[in-house]
Amino acid sequence: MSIVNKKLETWVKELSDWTKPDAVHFCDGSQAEYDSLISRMLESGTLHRLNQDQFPGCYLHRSDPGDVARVEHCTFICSQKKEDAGPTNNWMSPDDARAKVWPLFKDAMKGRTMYVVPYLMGPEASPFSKVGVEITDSPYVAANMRIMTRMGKVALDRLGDSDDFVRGTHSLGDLSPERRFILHFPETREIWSVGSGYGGNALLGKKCHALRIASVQARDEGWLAEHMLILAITTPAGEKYHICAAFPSACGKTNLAMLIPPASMPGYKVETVGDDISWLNFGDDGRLYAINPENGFFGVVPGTSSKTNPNALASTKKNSIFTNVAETPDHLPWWEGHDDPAPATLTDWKGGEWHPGADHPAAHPNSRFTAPIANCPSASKDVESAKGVPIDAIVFGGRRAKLAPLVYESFSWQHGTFVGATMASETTAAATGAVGVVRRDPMAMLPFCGYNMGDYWNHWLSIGDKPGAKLPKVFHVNWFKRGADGKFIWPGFGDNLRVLDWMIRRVKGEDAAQETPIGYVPKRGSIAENGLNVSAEKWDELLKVAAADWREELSGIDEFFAKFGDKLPAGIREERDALAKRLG
Ligand code: O2Y
Ligand code: MN
Repeated sequence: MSIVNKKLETWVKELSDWTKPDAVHFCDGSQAEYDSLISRMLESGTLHRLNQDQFPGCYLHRSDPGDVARVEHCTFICSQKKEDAGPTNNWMSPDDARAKVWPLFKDAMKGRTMYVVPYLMGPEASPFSKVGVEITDSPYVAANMRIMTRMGKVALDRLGDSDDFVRGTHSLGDLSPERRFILHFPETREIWSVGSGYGGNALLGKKCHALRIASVQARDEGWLAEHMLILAITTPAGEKYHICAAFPSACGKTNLAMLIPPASMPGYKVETVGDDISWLNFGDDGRLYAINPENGFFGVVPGTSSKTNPNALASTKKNSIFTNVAETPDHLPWWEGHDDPAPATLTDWKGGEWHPGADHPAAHPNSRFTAPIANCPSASKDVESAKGVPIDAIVFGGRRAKLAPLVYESFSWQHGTFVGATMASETTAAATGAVGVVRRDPMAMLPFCGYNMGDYWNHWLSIGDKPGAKLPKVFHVNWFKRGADGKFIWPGFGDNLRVLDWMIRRVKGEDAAQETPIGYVPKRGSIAENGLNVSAEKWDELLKVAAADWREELSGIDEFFAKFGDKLPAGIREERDALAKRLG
């Protein structure tokens, strides 16, 4: 493919001179190119063909066993000033970062092909979409980028001869964890990733560009880049509402984005616009409109079944890449939580023989599917909308066994920003071994905010100050309250629609809430109960606001806020003091 962008050509030349690939391939994003990438990977053993009768166009990749997840301790924000990275990010000065990591790229692509991957984050026709170019020596990354983004010609056409693109440099290096770095240079809109070929570390369009770099662009340009799903709900009356929701990783974002209404709530329709990232811009009418910058899902596989998420399951049935799942003798993908029981013999995620009862899972707990959004039965046609969808409600959530009620509504945008800033989740045994440890994760952006979180909250507050802004209501949910027996009280999954339905009725102005110190909580009986088996005592527990517990929470919040010193915005401090006063 011939490239007309001189800045891009110069950069590619500089990188190929340094990394010394055997060949340079400019990706056009065509099907023929994807097919040839797949063929090369099948030949080299990087991919394995799955059962093409049942999973046409689907393949299995086994990553290096030491390279199976995002690595936050190797992830740095390389801003000129340390305070611009803030207390929640690792920081390295750009000079130190370049001195330390540039040598790791020297000759790193010898014996490999360099792929130049131009990509567009966001719909082709959207003025809010942004161009990036990832240079990588991994064909697996190039193939995944084609599923996750609009890749190739479409991005180059948008770029024209402009210099306005995010530059991502990626090399597998030697895959050594000691020489693994994921660096972000927010001032120059650059990303450098070396030493990992996995997911969020290597598919640079996703977390690195669409969140860490984009959050800085959003601050500078007056919009929001958020770790939020986007869904549409059509009510039985035919009215359509849109919701963005932010939950920490492993709190069910993909499941909520693909929710199937329960049989006892006929006439509702839920459509998926995005499952992970949302870019929100103001429309001419003062409302916030969301686009999903991605074009695919990089979803966690274990636990996905026809009970938990039939839409996710259906999304993986064709033209998808599975990473680190197990494989049956019939070349079907298998994982813990699959509909079918494990067969007597499997090949596990590392390629070894596995039998039920083994001392380790067959699929890696962070095994993933990369699937096009277009495969998803609940995908909305608005995935391609140029202006995005108008947002009626923003939802924050966390996993709290006792503290937070099932749902509450904030008093204002400023209070909603405080609610997002104080989001937290309790760890589960599966995640860390330490159960119930509270982890603060403001707006679910802790690992993804490309600048000082104090400045980020200030930016949220400034969105609320925009003249003529007609802002969405802000809610908080907790699907994970546990009863005295230790069991979850709320059924979750499709029944979460009952809570979304309550939010919609609040957006419409229904008198369905009562004021508490933390916000508006549903009046008893105001959440649709038909067909639901929740006792009166359980409703009490679900909607309870215990002032003593919240006073204790406030001391945890104070401890967290103290890290930000004078970067803590006055509006957030005001909300903290107002909450303390309401709690008495
Ligand atoms: O482990 C990874 O590299 C993937 S992490 C991820 C993938 C898809 C959506 N969200 C996340 C996340 O960690 O938030
Ligand atoms: Mn995510």
